[in-house]
Amino acid sequence: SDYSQEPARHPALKINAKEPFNAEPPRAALVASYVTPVDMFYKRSHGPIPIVDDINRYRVSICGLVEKPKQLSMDEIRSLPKYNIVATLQCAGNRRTAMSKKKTVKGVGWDVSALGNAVWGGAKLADVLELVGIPKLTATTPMGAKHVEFISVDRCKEENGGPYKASIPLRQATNPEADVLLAYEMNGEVLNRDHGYPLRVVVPGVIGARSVKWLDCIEINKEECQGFFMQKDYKMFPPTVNWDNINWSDRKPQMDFPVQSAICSLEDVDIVKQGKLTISGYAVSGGGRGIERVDISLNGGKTWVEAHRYQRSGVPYVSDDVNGDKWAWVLFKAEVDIPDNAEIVVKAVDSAANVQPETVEEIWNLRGILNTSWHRIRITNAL
Ligand code: MTE
Ligand code: MO
Repeated sequence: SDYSQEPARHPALKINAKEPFNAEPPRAALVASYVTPVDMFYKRSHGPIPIVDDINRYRVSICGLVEKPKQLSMDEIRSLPKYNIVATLQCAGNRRTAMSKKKTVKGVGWDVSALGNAVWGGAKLADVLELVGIPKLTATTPMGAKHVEFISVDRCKEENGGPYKASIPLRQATNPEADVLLAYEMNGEVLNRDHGYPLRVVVPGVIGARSVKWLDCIEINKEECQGFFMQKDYKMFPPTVNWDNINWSDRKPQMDFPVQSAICSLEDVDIVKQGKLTISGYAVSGGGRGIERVDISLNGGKTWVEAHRYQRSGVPYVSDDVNGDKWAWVLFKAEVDIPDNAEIVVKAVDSAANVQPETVEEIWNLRGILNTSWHRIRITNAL
């Protein structure tokens, strides 16, 4: 693998793996703005960042079980109606390091910043699929297709040197309300190389792994994608499953992510002066379930107060409609009086009243995905 032509990155990013490049911003950078700046957005790759240097020759092909396969240029994709969707992208491995502290798990370590909130600009996949004769709201085609597979330009070792790939159900792909995008813009700028230039999929509300970057082909298939990241990774197992008794075919590929929150204004173990303290962080849920409430405890979860949440207002490129936040995080804030040796805890509740699990033990899994346990901060007081 050739890592000699990687793009420049912001020096403040914390690098969790160098080759392939995996990095997250410092916690405080996440709560600095509702829309995460591109250079502070976590970067998750499985191989060298591909170079698409001749944009005029770039095509995305749509093939598989379609009567008229098509090759679309960027101009053709740009000529479709353009949507700007605010969506939080979260890696299933977010907060893996904390899960590994209980008992070692396999995978790149991440603190609490393997997510970001962006304004994604592009065409809706539902509109693109109409161009090859698949109508909106199709679950199965007459040819028996049920899945839409995304195949990338990049190459990774997990696929034995083949491209990264993933799929989503056709029902979701053809549902305009699912807001699945072929995005060519991020925060109003041309998508950069790290995030999938020239074109990536954004599947809102679903773990980041399904939002395939550097898109090469869209394949319409009977079966879900048989690639590594769908079949041998990113599946949720119970705590009893270990590397000796694992049976990958027992479980479905993880799609929606569950309700999540974390404090970003403090490190896990921190020293603060007694007195007033502002606690801030993010809360987000998958599947289009927005956040209903964020609770804060100063005593390890015995008693709780409700945090104030601050939603977006006046985000450029996006109208302030009611559903505007269903794919996006909320940032929260709480002004508290810090007692001696506090254990500060946060948990969020989503619009379906789902709550985060209390401990990491109950959701521990060998791949270390979806650590959504209550986020705890241990405070010692500075004199
Ligand atoms: N797409 C390709 N082609 N190659 C990849 O390695 N990583 C996936 C997904 N799409 C990946 C990919 C994973 S696991 C995540 S979490 C997101 O991209 C990360 O997107 P980002 O780097 O834009 O934050
Ligand atoms: Mo990921």
